[in-house]
Amino acid sequence: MIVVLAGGVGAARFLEGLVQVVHPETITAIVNTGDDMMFHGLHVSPDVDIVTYTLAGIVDESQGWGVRDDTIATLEMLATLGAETWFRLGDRDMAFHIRRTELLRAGWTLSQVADSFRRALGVGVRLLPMSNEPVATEINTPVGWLHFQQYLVQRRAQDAVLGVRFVGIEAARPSPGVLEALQAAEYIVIAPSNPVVSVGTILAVPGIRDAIMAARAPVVAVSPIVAGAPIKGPAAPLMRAMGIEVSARGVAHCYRGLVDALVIDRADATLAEDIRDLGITAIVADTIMRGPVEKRRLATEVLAAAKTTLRQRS
Ligand code: FO1
Repeated sequence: MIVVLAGGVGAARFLEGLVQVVHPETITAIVNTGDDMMFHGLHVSPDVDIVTYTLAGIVDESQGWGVRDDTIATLEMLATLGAETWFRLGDRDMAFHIRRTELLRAGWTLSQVADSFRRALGVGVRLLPMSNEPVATEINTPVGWLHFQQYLVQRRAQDAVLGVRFVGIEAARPSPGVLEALQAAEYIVIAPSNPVVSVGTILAVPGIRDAIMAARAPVVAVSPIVAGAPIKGPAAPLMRAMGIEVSARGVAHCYRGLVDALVIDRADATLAEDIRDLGITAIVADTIMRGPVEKRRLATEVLAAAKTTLRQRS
């Protein structure tokens, strides 16, 4: 069994490759929910949805989020009625949020909803939200604390980042199956997602980091930073704000003591030595996933790395 710690777009693309090389039913993804937010009274769970839509083959690939060929009639009418519509929810996408909210109100948990949705769409990968308790990733900026979506989407990541916090994290518990999956895993993979938010949020849920440390499986991470810049998203200002260098070496520092190996891009091959000095096996590969061939190749390389990596974290 392979357990993947997953954020949004990068993780979804990585999982698309992984399902080409192993049976989807043998994969469990633990997905970040710190980006979740209420819009128009509806619970939106962007990373869980991105992974679900991508694996179901219905994602809008150019954006990496939302449903392909979606329309925005509902959003346009909401705007007419005076609602804030900076978060672009498509009509088909909205169906998921309506149904999720309805089920949560009826007493379902986030994990039950995620499981029901992925099964309805024929997704074989088991998707576990990191926690069923609410956690909100917030960014401190000169205008105050902003929810991650306000920082990223509404204000286009333009504010200086002064800090990051995960509101609700102390009361959050890993969702059912998370700790068991980590314990039973043959390999644990940290997808190429934002190490500060996304993966950082998952690791902050009390019990998850310890479960990874205690697991018998080798832990392999894939760097989301290539040639000093993130492939997608606002990792750079967030890493800088946390005092982390925006490089594959910085990613290695983030995961020091937690991972046995880090897969870095060929463009960063010169950093391999420094990463090995941190006690992490550095594996050089092509990590940019343009199409199915590259996705499959990266998944194959990561699995090969996991098979040959010795457990050396402390
Ligand atoms: N990202 C944007 O940049 N603009 C949007 O309007 C937007 C809408 C949106 C709707 C549903 C959804 O599941 C994701 C959406 N995203 C949007 C992406 C999302 O904000 C981030 O990519 C993730 O939270 C990062 O992991």
